[in-house]
Amino acid sequence: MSQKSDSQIQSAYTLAKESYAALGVDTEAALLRLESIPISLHCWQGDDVGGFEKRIGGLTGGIAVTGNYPGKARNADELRRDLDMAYQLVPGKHRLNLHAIYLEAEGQVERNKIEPAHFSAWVDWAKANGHGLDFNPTCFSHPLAADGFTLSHRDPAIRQFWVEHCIACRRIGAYFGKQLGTPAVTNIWIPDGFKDTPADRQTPRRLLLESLDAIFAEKIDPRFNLDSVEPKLFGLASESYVTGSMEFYVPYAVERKVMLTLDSGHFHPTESIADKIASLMLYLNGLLLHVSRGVRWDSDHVVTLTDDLQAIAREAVRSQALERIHFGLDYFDGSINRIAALAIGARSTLRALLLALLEPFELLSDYEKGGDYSGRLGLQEELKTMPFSAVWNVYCLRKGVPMGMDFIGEIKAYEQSELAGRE
Ligand code: RNT
Ligand code: ZN
Repeated sequence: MSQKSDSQIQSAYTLAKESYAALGVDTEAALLRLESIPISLHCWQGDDVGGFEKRIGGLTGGIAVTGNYPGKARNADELRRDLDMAYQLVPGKHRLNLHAIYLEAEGQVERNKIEPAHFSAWVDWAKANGHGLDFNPTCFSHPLAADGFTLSHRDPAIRQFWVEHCIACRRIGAYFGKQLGTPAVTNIWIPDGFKDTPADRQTPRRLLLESLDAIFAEKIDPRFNLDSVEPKLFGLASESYVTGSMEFYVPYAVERKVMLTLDSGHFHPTESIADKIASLMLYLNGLLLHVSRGVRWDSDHVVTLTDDLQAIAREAVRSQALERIHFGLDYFDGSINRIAALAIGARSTLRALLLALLEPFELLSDYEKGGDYSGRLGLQEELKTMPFSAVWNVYCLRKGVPMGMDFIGEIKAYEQSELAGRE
């Protein structure tokens, strides 16, 4: 970026700062808060949820990646290089979200036997680059998940296998937390459900309750690991019934004091997780947001700056509980450059957060308290065309990350120098 453009960015920012100040908004304070919010980038966007287990068999569990864009990471070193590239395009310090199948081991290790040692290279890399790590048991893409049930399986031996896997994962999460000095969020999502109308809706849920209690029986210091559970309304092949529904997990999370994960693609298409945050934060210890974008269904498109994303960020900021809300990305698109997919989703999420932090909440609340709903609506509309991008650009400038379309140029260069050589 040339000096001239830098000074243009500065002067645009000075004007924007004044416009926001006129509404009682301190742009510098907003940028300081933005800096303190890490986004957990999901490793699985880098290789279409493949992972590095030495196992043949594709992605199962009712989630799907489409597209065959060249240059997918084939091993952990390539994935780490790709991630390094993505982080360079995202202002601020951010985390990495790992799945259990991203282990590095000599031979094939059964999922109930995975250990911290299998993730030590990830920890070294995270330390060297200042990333926190989060974690996920992988309860899909496995023969013992082939019939669509894991922790709520009727066969106690199969349930036990997945219980052991989840216990192993919590310990790995704690290892991340201890090594890196920041707690890992270990999030449990299971695909369990029925394609067609069930006869017995309760038994699988009772079994899931028992499995979860067994998984969480071991107390782990929250300075190292935080547990979360992720509900869903339906999935591919679980259209009629999902064991781990919202009604199942919300009371569970409140009663057992674990976190809840809200994935933006997991509900009815017109139902936004934004609307749920204010209520849930009155009860929950913590919330993990799986920021995704469903197009007509839970399609896991790359996150963009949609109304829904903006509403989610606003509600998170307004909740006055930002420190208990964790942000993670969750989508998979193999039809475009996977690093671009990561960078675009992370940048969009940060932009939504910045927009939310620039909201004149007090002013809006004053209109509301005074019963002036026309004033409230008028201001909400005015806010949509405030000079937000000037604040975003100055943030990118200060953090030394590309502005505007420059980041796509960097991705293209990396495509030539690194991805082109991959079969
Ligand atoms: C699936 C859930 C879950 C997964 C990841 C890969 O619907 O959203 O979070 O996307 O675990
Ligand atoms: Zn999710």
